[in-house]
Amino acid sequence: MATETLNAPPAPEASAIPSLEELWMPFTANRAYKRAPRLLVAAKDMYYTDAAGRQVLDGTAGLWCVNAGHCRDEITAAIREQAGVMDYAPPFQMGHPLAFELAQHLSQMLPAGIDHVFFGNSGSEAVDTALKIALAYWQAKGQPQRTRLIGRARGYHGVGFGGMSVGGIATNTKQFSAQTLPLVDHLPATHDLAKNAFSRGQPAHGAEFADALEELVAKHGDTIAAVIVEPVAGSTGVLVPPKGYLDRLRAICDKHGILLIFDEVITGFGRLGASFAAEKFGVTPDMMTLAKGLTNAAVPMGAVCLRREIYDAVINASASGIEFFHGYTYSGHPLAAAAGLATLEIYRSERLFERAASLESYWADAVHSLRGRRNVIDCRNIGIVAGIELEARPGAVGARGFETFLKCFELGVMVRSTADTIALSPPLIVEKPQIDRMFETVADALERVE
Ligand code: PXG
Repeated sequence: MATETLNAPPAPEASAIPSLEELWMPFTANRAYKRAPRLLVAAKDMYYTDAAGRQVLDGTAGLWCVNAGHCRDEITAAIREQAGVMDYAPPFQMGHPLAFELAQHLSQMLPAGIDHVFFGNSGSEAVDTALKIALAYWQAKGQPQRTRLIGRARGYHGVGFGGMSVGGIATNTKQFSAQTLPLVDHLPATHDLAKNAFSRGQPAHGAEFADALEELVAKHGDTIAAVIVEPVAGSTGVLVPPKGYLDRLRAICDKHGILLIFDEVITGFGRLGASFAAEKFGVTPDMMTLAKGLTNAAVPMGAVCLRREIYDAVINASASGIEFFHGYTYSGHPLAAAAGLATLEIYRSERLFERAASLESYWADAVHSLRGRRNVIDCRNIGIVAGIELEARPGAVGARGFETFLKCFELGVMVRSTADTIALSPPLIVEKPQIDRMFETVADALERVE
């Protein structure tokens, strides 16, 4: 660990802590946080610096997004330069070169057949855009009855009304009087602890969960527009697709002419040791939603990537004028486009996706070394992602997971907790001793948390 300390950047002066009252924090226990805040003030490569000047090893790439490590000089320079050349350009009926350039570079990385790109500013916007494209596509194709959208239990697709509706998390809709889109249905989740606990990589059982789509087709006929799934569900606890599951979903969609959307907001850009989950699992969807790693999170950006046929159908459906009544003030923002181009160049020149693939087996060993530790009921891994599921305390679901997260932070490692699953997904520049330290710290925390 000595080398890690040496490599860490010097701590900046501890900043003065501002008033915490006015800010309403997202997806946060505001009252508890404000009683005992955890403030991050700087970041470089694999480390955050907190307000006390402590170095914290980043086991989560921020929020699954800083895939190339923090504050990369090339990205910082690109943003800085673009900010001085042109801060903003309107994207409606106007354009600027970097957005086109990024779309082109991105399309060269995408699975064969997916080669058109629509930009937004987040994963949530990408998802809502993809759902709207699906509906517009079926209108354009003369099948306007295809209006139903299918998501999956335990899916997370952001917080817009569309994403929330196809998402499968009750707590995310309950507070909003379940005002979800009306024509939505869900597949069952693929998680099967009884059969698949402690699987290394893809679990063996559960391809048949995809057959639930046949049942939905039997129920709804030809009214289904699209199915959206995360190839690996991230924020609901790292749920790895069973072997054969995604292939079967693809086959059923093909059989019934349904569009398949992969939400690759987390799984994209090397997280699984391949450019995208589509490549990793050998299954190509019709659309992909991206965000997070697209710009290394340095400037917010999201994207929908799609087959040319979908673009052509919508574009050619009207004789002239605006073809798609959708877009954002900041679609393809110059600073985001500059950050995106610099990020893709780092991924390419440092071969970070290959690097992730070469670490996968070491990573898997480290994840599964936690088997047998107190309260651990499952260890899951794929690419450079880990889920360590803990037994919930009776009557206090999530408490043990959250306390483990707090303890790890105290011990100098940032992990994520989602209910009672601890998730890790570090930047792809992670070194083996840092992987060791992450899992030693989780093991240590597990000993200390009741
Ligand atoms: N789709 C997926 C698959 C995501 O993981 C979104 C869409 C929404 O992206 P935006 O950029 O709108 O937040 C996400 C976001 C967690 C966690 O706890 C994960 C996300 C967001 C917040 C927390 O793991 N993913």
